[in-house]
Amino acid sequence: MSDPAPLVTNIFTADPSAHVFNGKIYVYPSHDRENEIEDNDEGDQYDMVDYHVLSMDSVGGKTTDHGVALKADDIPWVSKQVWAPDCAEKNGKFYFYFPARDKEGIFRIGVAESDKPEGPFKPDPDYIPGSYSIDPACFVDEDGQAYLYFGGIWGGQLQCWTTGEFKREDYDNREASGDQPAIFPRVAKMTEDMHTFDGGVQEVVINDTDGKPIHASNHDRRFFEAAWVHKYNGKYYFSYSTGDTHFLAHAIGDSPLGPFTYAGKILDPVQGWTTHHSIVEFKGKWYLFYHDTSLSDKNHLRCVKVRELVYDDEGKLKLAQPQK
Ligand code: FUB
Repeated sequence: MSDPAPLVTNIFTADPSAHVFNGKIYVYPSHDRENEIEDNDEGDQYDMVDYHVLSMDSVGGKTTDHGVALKADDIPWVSKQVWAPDCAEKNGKFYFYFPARDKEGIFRIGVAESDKPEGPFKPDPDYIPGSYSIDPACFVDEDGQAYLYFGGIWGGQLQCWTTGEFKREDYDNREASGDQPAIFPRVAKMTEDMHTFDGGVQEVVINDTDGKPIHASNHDRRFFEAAWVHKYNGKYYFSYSTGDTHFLAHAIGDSPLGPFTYAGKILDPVQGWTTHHSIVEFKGKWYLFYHDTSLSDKNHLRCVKVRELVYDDEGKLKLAQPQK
């Protein structure tokens, strides 16, 4: 199929988290902005300062930009870089989760609340206690229990948290090599009010097809960032970006806490360094929201797109139309 068009072109958008709320698709993206910062592995060029919410009544139809839903300037604990967000609904309220650097330059995760899916969102004064790194994704299971997945290595600092304490000196160690297990994403159960972790943070183990944890050296398969969880036919699907190899991949498990078993790539590399997505069902079809840099040809000025997904006979995901 020909390359899909960006959902919006009035602003640069990335990291789309899509959900169906009140019968419409709402997309919670990062809002990229122009700057002169050179690309580096810390991701300094992703220097975002606010969030917009998008919505649409149908896939392929008009996309509405609801304007600014939350600003970094209004969040007391944030110093800079409001990165990839997500939103969840519980008991008629909407909870917007977002990562940002705190005043010490450490990535943390905050929460903001609204009565409406498009916001505006009122942020809590401090980050979620015990939260760290980037790319929160909130999955609410059928029993009402919410789980917050998060983490990203290198610029997302997850490699600094191997002991449970932040070790700045581990930043440059990046990740192990050889057949040691990769660094895995994290998950925490959310309390009923959706504002704090209920218990501790756990590792989300992703096993390879041999049943052993994916090796750190397997950059085509190991987790880098962009966690997303959805449920299909009673199974839990954990999807993610492989970072420096630029794939979107997925793994399947029987519990929202894992372990998950690698099930293949969903998307081959697109234009631009980062790749980050979400997966959502709408009116009986499944969709992949993702981004590329086709609107700008610059890594930090991205645009959100959508493609249809299907499941094969084994329940593995693939694009409905092949990627060109
Ligand atoms: O948008 C900033 C960062 O780039 C996100 O947090 C990552 O997932 C990558 O897309």
